[in-house]
Amino acid sequence: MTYQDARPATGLQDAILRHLTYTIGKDTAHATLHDWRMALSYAVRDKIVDSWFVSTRTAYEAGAKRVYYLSMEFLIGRLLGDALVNLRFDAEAKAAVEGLGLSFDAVLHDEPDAALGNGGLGRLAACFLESLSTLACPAMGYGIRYEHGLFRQSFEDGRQIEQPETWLQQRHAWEFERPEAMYRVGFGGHVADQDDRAVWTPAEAVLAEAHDTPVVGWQARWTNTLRLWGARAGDPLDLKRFNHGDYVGAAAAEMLARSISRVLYPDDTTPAGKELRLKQEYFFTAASLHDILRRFDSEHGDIRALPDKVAIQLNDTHPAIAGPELVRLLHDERGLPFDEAVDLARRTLNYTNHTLLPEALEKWPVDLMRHLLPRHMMLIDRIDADHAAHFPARPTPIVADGEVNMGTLSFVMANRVNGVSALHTELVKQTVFADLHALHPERIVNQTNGVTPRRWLHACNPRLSGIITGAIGEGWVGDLEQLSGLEPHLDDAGLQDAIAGAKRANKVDLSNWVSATHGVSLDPDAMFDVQIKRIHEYKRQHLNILEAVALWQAIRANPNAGWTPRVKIFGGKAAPGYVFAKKIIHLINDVARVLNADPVTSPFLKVVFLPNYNVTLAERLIPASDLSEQVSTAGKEASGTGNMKFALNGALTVGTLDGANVEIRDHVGAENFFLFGMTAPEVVARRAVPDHAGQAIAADPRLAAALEAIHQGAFSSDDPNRYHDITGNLRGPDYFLVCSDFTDYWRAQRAVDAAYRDGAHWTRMAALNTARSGWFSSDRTIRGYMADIWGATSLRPGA
Ligand code: GL7
Repeated sequence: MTYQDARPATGLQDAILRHLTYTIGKDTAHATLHDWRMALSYAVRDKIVDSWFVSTRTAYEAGAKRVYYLSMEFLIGRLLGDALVNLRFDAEAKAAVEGLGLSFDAVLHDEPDAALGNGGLGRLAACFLESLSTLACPAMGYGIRYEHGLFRQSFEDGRQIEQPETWLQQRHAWEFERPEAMYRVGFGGHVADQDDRAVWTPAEAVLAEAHDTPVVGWQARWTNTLRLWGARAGDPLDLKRFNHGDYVGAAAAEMLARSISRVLYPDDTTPAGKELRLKQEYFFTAASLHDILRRFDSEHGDIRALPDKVAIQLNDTHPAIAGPELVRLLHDERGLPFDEAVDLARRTLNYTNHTLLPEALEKWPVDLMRHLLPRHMMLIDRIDADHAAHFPARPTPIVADGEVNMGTLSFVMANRVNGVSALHTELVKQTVFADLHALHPERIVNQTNGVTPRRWLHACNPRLSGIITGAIGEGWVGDLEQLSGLEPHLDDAGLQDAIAGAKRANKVDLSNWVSATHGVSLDPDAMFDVQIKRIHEYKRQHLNILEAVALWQAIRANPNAGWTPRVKIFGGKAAPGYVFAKKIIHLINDVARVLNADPVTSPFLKVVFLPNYNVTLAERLIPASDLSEQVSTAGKEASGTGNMKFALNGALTVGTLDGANVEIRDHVGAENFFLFGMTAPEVVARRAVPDHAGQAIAADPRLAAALEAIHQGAFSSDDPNRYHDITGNLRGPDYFLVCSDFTDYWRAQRAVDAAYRDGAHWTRMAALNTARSGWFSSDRTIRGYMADIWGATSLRPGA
């Protein structure tokens, strides 16, 4: 049976009305927008379930190898539009909803943006799930069902304010609760030796309860599952305490247990260093491994076949405890010899490294580990000793200086270790894992990131998508490399006009929305220059705003020099504890206030910081962007994925040779990319130059003047000293080399200005970015993982 055969005979409107009545319990006269959105979502979900059952059955029947993607984060965003597109149901749904007298847009926008992730790492996991389904690879994502996703950001006098995010205030339309899939996860306690076997008796235990969200692939070819664990107490209420009137105490165990899945840690680069964070990591990893082994047992007999039937991907070190946990399950609980348990675990597990930032490479204090996971700490010590014994040239130990290095643990316990762009993988080999790489030269492989073209072009940019389909047919949606077929058509003036027209219409839409929601009017003919990503010094939003200040000064000095009108748009959240990043946000908002009020310069330069950047805002901004800012200090951004989304949607990049920028430039052509700045080796050399910032400032009066204006309080007259920590940092250590790269950045930006003035040429460069971005599909990335890491196959021939 295929999905098409299973499609129910009733029309979509009937299905919506049926759910409104019988699932929601409302009649049409009293239904709110939310009720309608839920009714539509349930009707659409019904259709996914058909494909889901077929996929599940096919995978069982084939006895195929399964892939499990363990990730602390899945930044899935809204799901309704995505599901409709993949089911090829969007036009029908629009007609059905409008036929009921509702605005389709309003219904889609009623859905909360599920922000179960911080940034690129979490969004990558979501793109991967969609591609795994599109490619019919039997797979499952495992993570945590956070009650509160990434905080909601607003600004008060330019400062970031954080509020809890409440995506679960309304029911999550897409999930199915699975109370029958429930596991106990223990913490603490002691380990005893019984008949030569270690027996761990935890001091406390929580229950992990499964919640399943089906993830439908393109054309409903296949549907996999995202299984998110919620934490609950074994005993929800202490009845004795309750009956004694201690109502709070009676619920204490439940509160404590639930805290494990309460919040997503809002920091994308540093381990929170909190006991709760380690508990979260073990909680979801242990529950997932139990579940994986239960499924394996139900399908296969001999546990020795585990590596042939199961591939587990650890998304960064957050699930790194999977190594010792799997050894514990195989050795302690199933009685396999230790060496064999380690060997099986190692051949089953793989690890993706997503960053080289030292503060982001997780390390846990041995004392904490021993306290929370006493048996795991013993196993880690044994794995460490074992590894050292095999390699007399003592490699980096897993345990050193009272800490467990989770990166080293992950490497030692992995079959394959991968970086996320060509440059990053080389740096992984040369730096963090240099000695381990020397011992295991076959282990590190590269898999450059990708993005799903369904969400990031077809759905978010229907105008451009329609033009492409008109020119080359619609095969590109499922096979993005077909975009290269656009190139021969690019001399066609009609096509060029259509592409330029689509971009302009997207910019008009964005301008209308910004004006309606934020009261700022933007000129759609100005260049839309966009930097959207987490706020971090290495991403250098301060380089961008410094250039804005210098440009403002230059325009003021010579207003009639024929400036290219530009709007600089920023979006992104700073970790609540990252004081410097929050200062950068404040500075951008202060600069925006002054510049936008300047009657001389504002026709040429505006600055807007849109609050609460999330997946939905990215979907709005990227199709309307002309220029993509990818300006990180070379060697610091492991890959980037936003950079790919922009290029795919026909924005040109101004960027450094960092992360996947390098490969983007190779693909789109150096002449269609605005390169500036030092390379990764030059960055290392530059840091060794004494007073590098001072030298750069002395050599560039523009930079000196822009810094001085900020320092003197030109944008903070109420508090002239407000930015002294920023200016002091940039004039002093300037670790991220903002000053040293400024002059070349300025040069590149003026080249951007000149190019933008030649509209036809710009459109051609933009269209070439789209036509040559086919390689950046996450389908290509997942095919690479399937072939080089997992040994997994597609269950749809030809997929
Ligand atoms: C990241 C990298 O910083 C980013 O460059 C990369 O694109 C992404 C996905 O591989 O992973 N690493 C990381 O810790 N976060 C990222 O976004 C939060």
